[in-house]
Order: sequence, then C-alpha cells, then structure tokens
Amino acid sequence: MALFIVRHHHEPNRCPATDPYMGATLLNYLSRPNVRKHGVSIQGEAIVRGEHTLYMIVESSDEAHVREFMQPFTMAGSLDVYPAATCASVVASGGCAAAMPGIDAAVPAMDPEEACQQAIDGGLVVHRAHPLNAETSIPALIGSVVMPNPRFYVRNHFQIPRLDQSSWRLKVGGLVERPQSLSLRDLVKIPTQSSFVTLECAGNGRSMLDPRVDGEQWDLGAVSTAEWTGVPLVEVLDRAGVKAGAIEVVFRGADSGKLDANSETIRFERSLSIDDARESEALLAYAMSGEPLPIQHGYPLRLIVPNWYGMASVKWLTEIDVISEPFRGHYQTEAYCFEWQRGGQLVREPVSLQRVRSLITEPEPNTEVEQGELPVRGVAWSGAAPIARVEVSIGGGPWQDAHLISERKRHSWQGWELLARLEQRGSTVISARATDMAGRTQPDLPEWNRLGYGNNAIQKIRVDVR
Ligand SMILES: Nc1nc2c(c(=O)[nH]1)N[C@H]1C(S)=C(S)[C@@H](COP(=O)(O)O)O[C@H]1N2
Ligand SMILES: [Mo]
Repeated sequence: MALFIVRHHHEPNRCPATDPYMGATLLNYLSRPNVRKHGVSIQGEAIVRGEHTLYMIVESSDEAHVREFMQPFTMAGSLDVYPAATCASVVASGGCAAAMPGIDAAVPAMDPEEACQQAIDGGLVVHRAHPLNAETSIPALIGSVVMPNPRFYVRNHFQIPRLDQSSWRLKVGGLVERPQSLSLRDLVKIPTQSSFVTLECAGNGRSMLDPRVDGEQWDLGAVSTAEWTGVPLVEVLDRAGVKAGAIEVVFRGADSGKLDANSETIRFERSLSIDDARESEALLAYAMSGEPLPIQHGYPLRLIVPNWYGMASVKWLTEIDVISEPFRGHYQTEAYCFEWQRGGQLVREPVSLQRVRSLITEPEPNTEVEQGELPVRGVAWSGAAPIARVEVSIGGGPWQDAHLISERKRHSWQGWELLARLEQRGSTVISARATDMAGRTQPDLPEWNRLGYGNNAIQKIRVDVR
C-alpha cells in the first residue's frame, strides 16, 4: 500500500457543507464502508477552517484509485494528490529525498519503516531509525521482573533479517565429531529450559561520558529483562561432540553489512571460549517471555549468554563453528574492547560480564515530589555475582540500605525499594548504589574509555521537593 496526501480546495460560494443535504452526502461518501469500495482507506481528514481546504491522508495501492475516489470533489473545486511517506520511513531512509536503503536480495530483511514504526508504537525511545536502535524508557522498568516484548530495547548493527522458519537451519560444524543441521523442530524436541535473563548493552549510559565518544548515544535504557526459553547450548555442543584441540566456539548471525563504503561485507559474529560456552549456562532461545522470539530480537533463534553484556547474545543465529584458533572477527577484537590509558600505557581488555549497577525507576527524574515520605524504587544487577545490597542517599546524606524485593537471582535484575524521608523543600539529588556478593560496587564517576563501554557510575537524579 502507498500513502498519499490529498488536497481539495473550493471557492467560498461553492462550499458543499452550507447545504445540510450536500453535507450529509459528503459524510456518507467519506464513511469507511464506502471508502473501502473504492480501494482506498482514509487515515485522517481535516478541513482548514475558513480556508475551504480539505486535507486527507489516504492509503491505496495506486494514485489512480485515489483520483477515482476523489472524482466528486472535482465538481466543487481543485484536487491535488501527493505521493507521501510516513515520518518513520523518511527518517529510516535518511531524508525526504533519499531512497530507502537497499535490501540485500540474498538475505530478505524487515522493512526499516515497519521496524521503526513498531518501536515507536511500542513506546521505545528511538536513537537511530536504521539500523534500528531503540531504548526502553526508564519509567517502563517499573513493576514486574520482565519487560513486555514491545518495550524491550533493540540494538542492531545491520538490517533485521527476515528468516523463513521452514528453510532456516542451525549448522553446527568445525572441530566436531558429528556436524549438525538442526531445524527449529529438531530443537523444540530437545527438553526445554527457561531462564530470566537481563540483557544490557555494553554502551548503556554512553551519552554520559565526557568527553563524548562516538557510537549510539544511549541514555540508561539499553537494558531489559525477559524470560528466555530454549535449549541449553551444552546440549547442542554435546550432540555434535566437540573434538580435542578446540578452543573457541563462534556464533554467526544472519545479518551482515559494511562498516564503511569501501570495506568488505561482514557478518555479526562473536565467540566464547569452550569453558564459557559450557559453563555460562548459555541458552539457544526460541521464545521470549511466552511468545515466539520477535523478529527484532533474533527470530527464529538467538544465543543468550547470562551475565554478559548483550553483544555476546548473537541474534538470528544460523551457524555455530568450533575452532582451534582465537577468533579475530571485528566484533570480537576491534569493537567491544575496553581501551584505557593507565600509567601512560594503552591497556585493552575484552568486554565480558555486566558491571554491577542499579537504576532508579521511581520517582521520575526532574519531577515534583511531596515533602515527607517518598518511596524510591529501582532495579539492580551484576554479571559477576548476585546483588548483596543497594543503598540510597538523599541530598548527599548518609547511604541508607534499601530493601531487596524477592529472592536473589543469578541472571536477572533484582527489584529494590526504600521509603525515604525528604525533610527539606527545594531541589534534591537522589542517588542509588549497588554492591554485589563479589564485593564490587559502583564508582562515583564513569571510567572513560575510547569506545564508551561499561559505564556503571552511580545514578543521580534530581527532584523538586514541594
Ligand atoms: N546478529 C546480531 N546479534 C546481535 C546484535 C546484532 O547487531 N546482530 N547486537 C548485539 C548487541 S550489541 C546487543 S546489546 C544485543 C541486543 O539484543 P536485543 O536487540 O534483543 O535487545 O544483541 C546482540 N546480538
Ligand atoms: Mo550492545
């Protein structure tokens, strides 16, 4: 279907609505059932008061249908039909005059406009329409453990591949005794496992780094939790039988693209050491919080590596390759590495486990709150160990222990709350700090690094006490 804007203008003395019967005829003509008969659907219509001008946003297969439908209006005045586009489509293609980015015929992709519109309609904050990158808005983190799927943050490097379940296979090869080619049906037959796992993008909070670093300018919402269901990765590795001499397992997604115009096409691929592949409780997930994996989140199958930053959890998984050399892919050795200047030296370290962090979900920053008791709530997580405690400070005062809600979880964030007292009126800062059972806690300021990963500085929000 194509989108059009229709404009009709008539002279004041020819305004059809001045005659009640003509006016009624017009309304009936514009009614949904009648419009449908003409192969058109009206998304909205309005008249500019006093200007005798009608605008409509209509959808139809082609302009001819629109003109045919609008024919009666031409008797009262002029008619213009403009081919149009949604804002999501213009932004995704990079401007009013730009064409939608080409979709590689070999790997059919989701329409970027549709992906973007879905993100907006789901309540996500869009950072980039294409490739789609969108974060959860923090107040949406309130409440249950799981983030509803439409509100789960989306982080993509390339187009979103549209994979066909009937022809899709997971190939397991390389240094294995029995190479596998598994359909979704084969996988569903293996006993399932479900786990609540928090994913956090390594760049979450990057926008707060000073000096600014390149990359998606995430606020604090590139984190969400879902209940993932699928097959333990070890199960599939054991079926294939890992041979002696293997040191790493590479996971390859179906999505691909170029880093810049002159470079070669690369896939999104990441590796884990054999030990991490076996011991991280990684899951090959085909369901997300009770629904089939949504296309944006890796349909039909993705890897979920609990406690690791999100880049390890490869979406649209098509290949598992067992190798005998360290993997050198772009997303392994160039991106997703901390680069620090320490003692005049460049220190590099691969990004792996999520750093301990807490987020305040309530109250909302920069809002007015009443003097007296105020519930402060949030979530906290750490890749290294369960959360030991969360403390809250009001207006730079002493740290007070918050109450941890529900039992300790290994792979998912934990809710916490504190009934705080706000004594003084005026602007106040509330901060929250988590400590995990490995004794790690959050720094006061982010540890700046060239690519802007792992900012787990203590969150501070400002409220106005009335
Ligand atoms: N195939 C593929 N897998 C991927 C990515 C990607 O671009 N392609 N992005 C990774 C990154 S950086 C993150 S943070 C998570 C985000 O998962 P989500 O979009 O389901 O939230 O997916 C990871 N897996
Ligand atoms: Mo990420």
